[in-house]
Amino acid sequence: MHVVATAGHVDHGKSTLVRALTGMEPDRWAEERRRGMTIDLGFAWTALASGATVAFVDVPGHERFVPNMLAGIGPVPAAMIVVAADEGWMPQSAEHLAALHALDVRHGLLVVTRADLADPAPALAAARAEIAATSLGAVGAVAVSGATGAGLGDLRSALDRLVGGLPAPEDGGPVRLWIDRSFTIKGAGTVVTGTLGAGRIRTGDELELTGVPRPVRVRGLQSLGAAAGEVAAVARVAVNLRGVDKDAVARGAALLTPGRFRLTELIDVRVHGDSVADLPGTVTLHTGSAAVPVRVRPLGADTARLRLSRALPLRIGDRALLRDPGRHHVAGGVTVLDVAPPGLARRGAAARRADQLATMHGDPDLPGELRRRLLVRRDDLDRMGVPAGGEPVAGRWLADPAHWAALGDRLGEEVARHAAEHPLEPGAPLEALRHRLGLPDRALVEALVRPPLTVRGGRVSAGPPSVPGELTTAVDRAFADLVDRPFAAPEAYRLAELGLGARQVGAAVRAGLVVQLAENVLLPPGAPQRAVRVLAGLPQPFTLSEARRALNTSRRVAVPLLELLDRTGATVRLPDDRRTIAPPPSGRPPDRASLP
Ligand SMILES: Nc1nc2c(ncn2[C@@H]2O[C@H](COP(=O)(O)OP(=O)(O)O)[C@@H](O)[C@H]2O)c(=O)[nH]1
Ligand SMILES: [Mg+2]
Repeated sequence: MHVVATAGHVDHGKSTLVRALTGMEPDRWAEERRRGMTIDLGFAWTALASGATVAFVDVPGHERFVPNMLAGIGPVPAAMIVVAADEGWMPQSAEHLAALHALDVRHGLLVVTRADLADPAPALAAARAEIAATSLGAVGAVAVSGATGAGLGDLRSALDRLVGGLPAPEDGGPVRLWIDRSFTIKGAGTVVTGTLGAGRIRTGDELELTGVPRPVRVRGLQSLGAAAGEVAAVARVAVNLRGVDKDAVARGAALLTPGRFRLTELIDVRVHGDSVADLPGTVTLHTGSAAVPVRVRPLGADTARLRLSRALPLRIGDRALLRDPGRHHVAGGVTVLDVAPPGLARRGAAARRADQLATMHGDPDLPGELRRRLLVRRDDLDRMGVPAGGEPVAGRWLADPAHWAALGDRLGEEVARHAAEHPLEPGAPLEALRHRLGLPDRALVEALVRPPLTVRGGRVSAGPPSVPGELTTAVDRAFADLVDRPFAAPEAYRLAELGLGARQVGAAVRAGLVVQLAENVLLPPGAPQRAVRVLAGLPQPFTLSEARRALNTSRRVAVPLLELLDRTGATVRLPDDRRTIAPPPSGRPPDRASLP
């Protein structure tokens, strides 16, 4: 199926032509038929000689109903521009053409009708010249009469040529169905209609509906008046939604493939048309079937930031139109350059942003997006309309390569700085590093760790712990008075005098400067192994006192030392509390902890 919108001044014969081509009544409302004037969008369809089906979105021509006209042409890729031979080019001929041009519609057909009332040649020549200067370019043209039927055969052939030249729809793409009508049917509930420009909808699908927090379910589908299990783009489609209140949905809402769009209230755009400086502070943005007032903040000569009064599911590269409703003036088309633009609070930010926007064109540009955003989640980019290839650096995160390399360097610096500021800690905590580097996710910090950096126990360090000189000196001094008593531990007060608190002791243990038997009970490294050799020289088994005397130490040391030797299997404690040195391992070594 192909969808073509009508365009043209009021009373020039658009609806008459649609009626003549399809045999269907595009003016749906009693009021429209009474007044003989289209007010809202009409829908009708016909099969052409080629077998192609063309569905018409018939739009109102009256200047009061231009917003309805824009809702109809917004999602439609082609237009049939109708001009009356007896009236020629008129104000809404011009405004409708300006709208098609602003939306960058590339495919069209000129029909000069009411040819029974006047020579169509002058109107045809004038309209052709106007159209040639727009995005539509050179279009096919026919002269007809909706009243007599003259030329309708040529018109059908011209329509066949028009739809034959339309680009193939992206039927694998995500669905964004801009709703142009919603109503209720007794027993079925809420029904919405729209022109499906890309993707496909199936009965049973779960979709997002803008303005509705929970996903909605497709209960039934119709296209061209017949029920369907599936409808693929391009198509006119009616969707029966389960569990949606009719008041929750209106023209301008959209049905969306879940997770593929983000609603945005702030966009940066390029304006094609009037100079940005001449735009009024508030204009209406028309895109799809939506129309929302926006506040304009000019940035560059042809770029601006728009604050939308209602969030819309927009993507980079979308086309929209700005209209000044007071002046009935299409101010220009816009190309969406960014749907998640950066803040402009800092001094000079607006000028820098203008420079940046000058280089952007609304094409999906992964390297450019990474360069500007530095770090971004894949799904977020996809929601913005940038299909994200590329390898994530961690989880779903994509990074600009230069930024990532710089972050790696900064991580090394931050780890070194943390080590200098906290010499006793075994590395910098991941969370602290995440904060210092301004990263949104701790997984990114871990992904940045490269040799010689290592991550262990939630901390990043540069290789084995380095021992600060003061710590070595303090430990040396603690043991200096005890050189002739190798199993004596410095007293607690002496450790305190030397500044060896719990943190310093922990660092000294990790650095292998001391062996800790209990709080404030420290021996030089290797002391437990040497104690085993001394105790092996005693008559076996031996008591705690005999061990204490042999080691020339105090109970404060002997008790935890022997307990350590028991635990590691170097000694065996007998039921009478005496101990023996364990027999040397026969064959297999004992499966026990080793001595520190
Ligand atoms: N004589 C003549 N009248 C026409 C022709 N086409 C439309 N009309 C009349 O022009 C008026 C406006 O037509 P309509 O299709 O409603 O115009 P629209 O506003 O563009 O949809 C109606 O009274 C039609 O009967 C035509 O080809 N010849
Ligand atoms: Mg009409």
